Amino acid sequence: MKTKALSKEDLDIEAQFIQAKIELNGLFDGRSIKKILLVAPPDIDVNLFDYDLTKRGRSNNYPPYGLAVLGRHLLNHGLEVRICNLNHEILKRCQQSAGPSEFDFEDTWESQLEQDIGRFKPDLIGATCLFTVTHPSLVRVCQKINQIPASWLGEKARIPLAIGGVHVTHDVENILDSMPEADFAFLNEAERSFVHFVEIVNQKRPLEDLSQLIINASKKRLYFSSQSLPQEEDLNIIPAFELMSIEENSRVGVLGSWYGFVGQETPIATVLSNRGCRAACTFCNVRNFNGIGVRHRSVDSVVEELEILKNEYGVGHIIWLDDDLLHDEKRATALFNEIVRRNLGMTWDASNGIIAHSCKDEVISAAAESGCIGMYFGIESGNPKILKDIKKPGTVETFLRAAEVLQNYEQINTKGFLMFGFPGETLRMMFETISLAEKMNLDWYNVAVLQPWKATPIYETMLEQGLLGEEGKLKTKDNKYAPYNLGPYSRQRAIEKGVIVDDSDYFNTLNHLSLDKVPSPETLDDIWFYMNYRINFFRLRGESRPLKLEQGLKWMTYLHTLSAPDNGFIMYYLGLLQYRVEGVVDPTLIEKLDMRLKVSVYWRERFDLFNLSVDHLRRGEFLFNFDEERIRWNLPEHFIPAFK
Ligand code: B12
Ligand code: SF4
Repeated sequence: MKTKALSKEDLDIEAQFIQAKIELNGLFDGRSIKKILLVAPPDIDVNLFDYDLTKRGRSNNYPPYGLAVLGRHLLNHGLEVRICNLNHEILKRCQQSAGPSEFDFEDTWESQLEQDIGRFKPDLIGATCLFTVTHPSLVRVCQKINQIPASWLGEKARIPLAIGGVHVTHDVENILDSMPEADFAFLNEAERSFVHFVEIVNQKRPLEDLSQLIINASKKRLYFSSQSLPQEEDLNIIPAFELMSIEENSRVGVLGSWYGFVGQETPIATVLSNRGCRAACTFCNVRNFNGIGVRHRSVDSVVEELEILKNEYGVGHIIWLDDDLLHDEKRATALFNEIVRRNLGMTWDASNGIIAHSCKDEVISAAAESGCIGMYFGIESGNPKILKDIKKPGTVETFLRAAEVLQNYEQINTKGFLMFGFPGETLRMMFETISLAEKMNLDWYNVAVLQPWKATPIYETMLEQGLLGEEGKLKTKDNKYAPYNLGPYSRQRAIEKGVIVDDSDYFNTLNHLSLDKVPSPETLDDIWFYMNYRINFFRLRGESRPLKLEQGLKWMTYLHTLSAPDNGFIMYYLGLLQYRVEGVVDPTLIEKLDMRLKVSVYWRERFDLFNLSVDHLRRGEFLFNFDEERIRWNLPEHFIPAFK
């Protein structure tokens, strides 16, 4: 018989499999895998951890949904599985502590991890990492796992360690460089490839089925890039909620942007109904991770999950994890109608952006009927060229049409994602974003300075253009790097603490910026501050709809009590909303604001700049004329907001 000659590539592949066999034998030493521990690291490491914020209950506490999905697949294949959620443990113990001296961040998660490993005695550990911000924390967890003795596996044995998740997928080479302790890195959606891997080690599958995997062998990494992505039947499973304390999550931390509307007493959970997104925005990682297009779960399977969450865990509110919840408008309408038909009595929100194009009357009406209380919309910019450049699935007209539909459903609190600082974006273009936001009149906007993530098209372009420096941060003139990866209120706090230097000659700085030039990265913080004040806080003066005022009051109360208790704008506008809704401002709030202004030069300056005073709260008179302010600060016309 004539055999085909093997090419160099074939030989390399064959050599890889031979090497893989050697590596697996070395790590598992003929043992089969029966028990798997899945670990969610703390969201952030000790350097970013904020004791006061966590003690107040404001830290994020999302259940590790991806691990629960993997968990179900492993259980279905007869394996024993546990989930060790270190983020949750940190939050829980911090809440129980009497004060900062009673709480040790490192000791809390390390001892929990040691205890879970010691009790369960796993044959394999899998750690997840969704966000880049979690990277340092993942490194620490992997180092710790490596140090824990595993006598049940034999003398001198260590527990083989796999990592996976969105962040791992997008920067895998660097991650493995920083984590020699990780033996295996799984890429993309890994429910099939991970189960196959276990079966291969257990000699129930041929080695050739290794997929979406890098073996971090000490001499040379081995790459198995063939794909075994989850199929429809794999998506229609219910995550292993029994391995997590779902009902506890919202008690010790927050989940989603409508937490303040739902209340601590209502357990909140997350649910994924679709994978992927129809669009391919240049700043987004989703297409790289989930592939092209959207794959749906069956409506039945999703609603069954909701029923389980409600009946077995008492969940009263859910947050969709979907990137494109309304992708198929008919399916989405059928899903919402089925929720109504089964009389689930739950509320829900879409904390990830809804695509405005799908925001049509029929589907939004069904959403409202089925318990929707909040929706985020991905808008990003009000400038048509920027929208085109970033491949946003929407135009200014689409956004305005969507906003028109939403005005008919006041019970849905609406928020928009806005971004600025795109390459070539001038100040005039940024003002177009402000103007679109004011026209759309959504209830709140999350304004962010562009943070280019690795493995996104915009990252590559900006790298080529020399705009990025260390860790992908924007370069400033003096070659320092602007710290853009802070959320809005951390940014505010960083400015107050002097971590980010802020220009006190505020309006003068803005006034001297040319409308047709791209502002330097140093001025983006000032622009952010102005934009955020104008479209979020100042806008509230023009709001008169009772339902929207009530929603505003809930949101501002949440921001004041949990997010940023010392923020002067939040206190002032909380007072304004209390006055409009309840007819009176809480005297303790007035006292608190008075005290804040006495001790903080920063807030005194800001109040003076924006012509705000604690006396407005005392007298219930919220007088303000932006036009006068414009003349006072010699500002051009475009500084006049739509709401006066
Ligand atoms: C839901 C979501 C959120 C939610 C909740 C997240 C949570 N903790 O549950 C919220 C709203 C809080 C959020 C916030 C943010 N998000 Co977000 N988010 C998502 C989203 C849409 C879905 C994630 C998800 O739950 N998927 C479903 C589960 C089933 O998938 P999975 O966890 O990936 O698990 C699978 C695989 O990864 C793998 N796997 C996972 N772990 C492991 C472990 C092992 C051992 C193995 C083998 C396999 C494996 O197997 C699982 C099954 O296939 C993703 C986009 C996406 N499609 O991934 C963006 C995404 C992760 N977010 C992103 C961003 C930018 C953010 C924010 C920074 C936005 C902002 N500017 O504020 C913040 C960051 C918050 C923070 N902590 O700092 C980026 C990530 C960028 C990055 N590299 O960090 C993404 C990719 C979207 C994007 N725009 O590009 N987000
Ligand atoms: S619409 Fe949202 S999820 Fe889809 S590609 Fe754009 S940013 Fe990503």
